[in-house]
Amino acid sequence: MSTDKDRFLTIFNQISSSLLADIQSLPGLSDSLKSQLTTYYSTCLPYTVPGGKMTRGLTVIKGVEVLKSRPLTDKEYTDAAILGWQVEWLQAFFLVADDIMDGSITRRGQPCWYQRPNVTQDNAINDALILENMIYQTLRRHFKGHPSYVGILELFIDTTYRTEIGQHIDTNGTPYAEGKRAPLDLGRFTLDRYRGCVRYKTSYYSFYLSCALALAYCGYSQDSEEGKALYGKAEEVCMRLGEYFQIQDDVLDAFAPPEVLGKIGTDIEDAKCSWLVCKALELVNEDQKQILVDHYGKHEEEGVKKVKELYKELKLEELYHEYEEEQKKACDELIASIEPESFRDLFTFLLGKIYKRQK
Ligand code: GPP
Ligand code: MG
Ligand code: MG
Ligand code: MG
Repeated sequence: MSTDKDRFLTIFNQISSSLLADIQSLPGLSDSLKSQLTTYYSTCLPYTVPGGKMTRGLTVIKGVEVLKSRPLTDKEYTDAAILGWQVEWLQAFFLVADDIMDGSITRRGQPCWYQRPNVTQDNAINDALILENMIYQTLRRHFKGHPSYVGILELFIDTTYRTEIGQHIDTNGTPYAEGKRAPLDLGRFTLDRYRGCVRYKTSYYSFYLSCALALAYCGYSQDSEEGKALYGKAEEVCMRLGEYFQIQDDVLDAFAPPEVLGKIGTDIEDAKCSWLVCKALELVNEDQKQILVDHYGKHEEEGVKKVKELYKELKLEELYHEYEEEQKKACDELIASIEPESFRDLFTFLLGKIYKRQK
């Protein structure tokens, strides 16, 4: 099966061996320094890149298969898997950085990379940058002569930029005065802000990028009439799937058991513009609102508990289940409108991966 994880993982090993060999061939460094670097990154890469659900990477393979409407040749599989891994590398770069920004403790069932005993926060910031650069090393190695090389590069560059814009909004990044953050302003947490934030921080890199890479690899240009329609439809569906996925992420942050989710939620402590707080603010009375004023955005266990109790009192989980069923229906309808019909399978695959997910 094209979405076989073991087969996909063998390509990870090949890519990371080449990257480690690149370190060995850096000019002007002693053998002992190169050996230290190789040892460090031969731990960093398997720790930070694989180990997730790998849906983003596998989606590229699925996309190429759907667009070709036949099983892939070995060369096509390898190319699609290499592209898929670059999306996973991009995700590794984002997650290493995101965990520092969010002050998170665990990721994928283990300590976040910056929390590892032999990794400092300074190391981890630089490692995030190195992980990003590795994407371009690998793309050059494998696709420099490919007709879609520039299109593929542009997809990574544009997606990275968009995600960083989203992350700026997510971290409440714009300071109010003299570089200081003003006291929490609950008025900021609107669904309008939420939608903008999520479109940028999540939907482009988690959904659209993989689909667009499959289109680019198969020779569809955004400049042709046919290409424009396909990329446009992919974007429309991916924005919807991405918002639904991030709303799930926010609900799981508060309510999923960390041992299942693989990460410990931090959204309440970090004063995130989470779907839960936006919905809560639409429903609260004055007393309930005071709970948010007093406890949202504080690193206090008891306060976090009170906020979660308020969410329960407001029946936000139930509201979320209703939302999920509505989304499932709306996504099914949207997918049914995609032409050509064979392209629909890609989005059905994605929807199948997220509907009722527990992690
Ligand atoms: C998900 O937010 C968004 C990202 C991981 C993008 C990060 C972008 C950067 C430019 C660093 P999240 O914080 O809700 O994810 P999680 O819950 O997995 O920590
Ligand atoms: Mg985070
Ligand atoms: Mg974050
Ligand atoms: Mg989250």
